[in-house]
Amino acid sequence: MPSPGSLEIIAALDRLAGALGEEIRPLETEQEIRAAQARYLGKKGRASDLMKALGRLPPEERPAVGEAANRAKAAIESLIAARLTALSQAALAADLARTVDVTLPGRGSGMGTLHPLTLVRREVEEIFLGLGFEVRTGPWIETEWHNFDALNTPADHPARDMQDTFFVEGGRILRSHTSPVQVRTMLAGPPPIKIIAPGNVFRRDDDATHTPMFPQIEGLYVDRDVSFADLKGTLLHFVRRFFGPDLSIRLRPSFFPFTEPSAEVDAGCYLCGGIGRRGDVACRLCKGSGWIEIGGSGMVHPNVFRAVGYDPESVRGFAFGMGLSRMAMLKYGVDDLRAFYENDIRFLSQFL
Ligand code: 2NM
Repeated sequence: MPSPGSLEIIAALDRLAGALGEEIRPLETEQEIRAAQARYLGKKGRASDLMKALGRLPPEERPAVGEAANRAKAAIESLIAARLTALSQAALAADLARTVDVTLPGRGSGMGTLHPLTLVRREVEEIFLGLGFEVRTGPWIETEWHNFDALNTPADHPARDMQDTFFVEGGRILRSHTSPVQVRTMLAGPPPIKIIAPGNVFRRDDDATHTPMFPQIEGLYVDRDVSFADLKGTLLHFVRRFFGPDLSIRLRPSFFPFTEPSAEVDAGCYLCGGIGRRGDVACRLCKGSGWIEIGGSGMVHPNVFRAVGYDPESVRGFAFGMGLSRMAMLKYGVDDLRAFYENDIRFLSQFL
């Protein structure tokens, strides 16, 4: 004969499902229904509370209580499942019943714009394409030979120091200029060669005016009879197309290992028209000088021709290089170089 204890527990277990059913009827979310389930079947739930008394019952009464517990558990689970199914069917029905106006315009995702450095690169490319130059590119990871030795830059040159150039695995480096593209182009075939090489280059600099990666564009024209006058004419044409039709250029003697003679290239300041003054005050862009430095240039050094197997007695060429971010800063009046690399949409969307 079962003791009153076990009969009470069995009766209480059999009432659980009914109580749960009342509790979840008004609930509207899966989260609330799951919480109710936990109040009944969870570790600290009502079913567990009832089962705590099981250990104190005589062994022969325990199976009946166990059966009642399984009954309660199954009933509760099926109530929960039924309520959840009803809920999702109601949500689906509401969704299907909604009137959708398929004639409304879509929300769209915004057009996006080209990066200012891309715009400037394309504009520079167009100008040189118009002069008969081809656009060439090459690898960012280079051999020291293509980046330095072939360019008359010896092993003890400071540019080849770990402080100035990124060395990567396998004895290679990140190119410090796009000149290895010119070297590869000359190695691949005989003159005439008339190319520009736009692309990213890498140097160990990082401050307000230098980023460790920056885009460059270099040019090379090699043929039997290319002169310094051709270089001047080409640069003048470029400056007038890019900055303004009335500007001049100025070449200042300089040194690069790969050119001789070499020159820094200045363009007349487009802001003050090369005057150096705007009204009574010194021009802020050129600091009153009337000139802005835009790059370097020169006649290709005979040792560069020897390195690529050209006869320096029978070919001549000019080369030049410019920083694209500097061109973009000048053209768009941007005063901090880092703005180009921070991907702030408020800055980037101003260039359409
Ligand atoms: C510059 C300045 C002067 C240059 C030289 C060559 C090559 F491959 F022909 F030797 N490519 N680019 C050069 C010359 C680049 O950048 C400031």
